[in-house]
Amino acid sequence: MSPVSGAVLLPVERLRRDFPILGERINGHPLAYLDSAATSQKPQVVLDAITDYYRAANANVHRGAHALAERATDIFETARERVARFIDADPQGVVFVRNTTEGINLVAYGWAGHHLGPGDRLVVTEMEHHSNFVPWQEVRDRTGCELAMIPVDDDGRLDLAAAARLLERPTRLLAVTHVSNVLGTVNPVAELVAMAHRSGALALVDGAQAVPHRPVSVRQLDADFYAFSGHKMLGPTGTGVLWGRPELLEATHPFLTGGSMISVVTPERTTWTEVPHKFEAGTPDIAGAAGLLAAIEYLEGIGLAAVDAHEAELAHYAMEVLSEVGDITCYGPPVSDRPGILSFNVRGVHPHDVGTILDRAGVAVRAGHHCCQPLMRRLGVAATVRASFYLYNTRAEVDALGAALTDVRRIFAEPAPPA
Ligand code: 7TS
Repeated sequence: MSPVSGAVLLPVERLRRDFPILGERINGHPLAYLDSAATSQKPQVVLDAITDYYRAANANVHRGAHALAERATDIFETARERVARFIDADPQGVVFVRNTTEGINLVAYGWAGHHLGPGDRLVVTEMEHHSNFVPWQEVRDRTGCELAMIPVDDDGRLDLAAAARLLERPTRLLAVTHVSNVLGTVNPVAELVAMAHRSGALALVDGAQAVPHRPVSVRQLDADFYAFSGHKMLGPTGTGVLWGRPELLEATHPFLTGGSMISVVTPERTTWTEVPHKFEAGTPDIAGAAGLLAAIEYLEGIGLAAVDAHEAELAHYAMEVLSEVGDITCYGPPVSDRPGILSFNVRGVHPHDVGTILDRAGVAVRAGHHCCQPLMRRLGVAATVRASFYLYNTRAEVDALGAALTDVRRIFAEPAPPA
């Protein structure tokens, strides 16, 4: 997971031309989009794949004996196969959902809600996005199971000794993020999964900030469930994936029922069709799958190791730029072992004010709690500013961030105007 040293640098200027939105001007400045952890921008090939689908293949999938239905089904199922290959998994375990949140809820409602009860326990971590925290609180409240939390240490890493202690006791499920969306911490997921398995637990990994940026093999991680979002990896909004071991998906109840997910329906009872289709009730986002397929082909053409190395280099540079600005507190582990996510605060300035001033200079960052309120409490702050990088970002954009932050300091250093 560490950046590949000596990797060939990306031809960023050429890649940028593939993303029409990057030519936008914002408030009179060139756009510096540093918010890809929220959602990525989309290359023209993804936009084309969506319109081509509607122009030449639009029909419902898995239904109708006509040529267009076959084309649509072929695109949809090819997308499933390519997703599976992308994360080194079997297509039978790939369920199309709307986003990471829906994937995790599917496991929370469909598996945990049916298999856990009083006396069982779930373990999560203090750095989870609310999407991998609130569903487990709900499971706790509905089933009466216990919910424990692995703490984060002062460097923004998981306390592995505490994790080992928590997982010494029998546990049913560990839910952990692969990469923190606030701190950029890359968790030792294979080690945590092994700990979970020794305690008899299944392991669900939230891969929302990992799959877009670095090679991931669910097989090597030995995870049981793995969720991520297509829209953070150059794909369309409304696309996401839950991968699960097929035998566990068999034991998971469908979250939604209705059309396309049944085997036989009688007035008395209904049986489900096979995995993964039993989780895809109703007409799916076929155009979204076409776009996601194009996004994966685009990323494979570049190579994720190179993407990872490029982001790590930018994060390193950004850290230097931020330290030159001064009066900035950064959160998370040393930059040497983290990818392109940087959270920070400017002393004495509210993060939302920082975000607004940066936006005036065309620099798009996120300011807020980043859907991680338990982690904010641990850090002792209400919110942070977050810059996040992807394959299309440049050093010039980091310079624009630095210049705008210098403006922030200047503006807030000025004496207040007389009342
Ligand atoms: N898990 C992690 C680690 C995330 O970063 C996010 C989204 C989610 C789950 C939820 O993904 P969704 O596609 O279901 O929304 N994170 C962010 C963020 O950091 N800023 O905006 C969304």
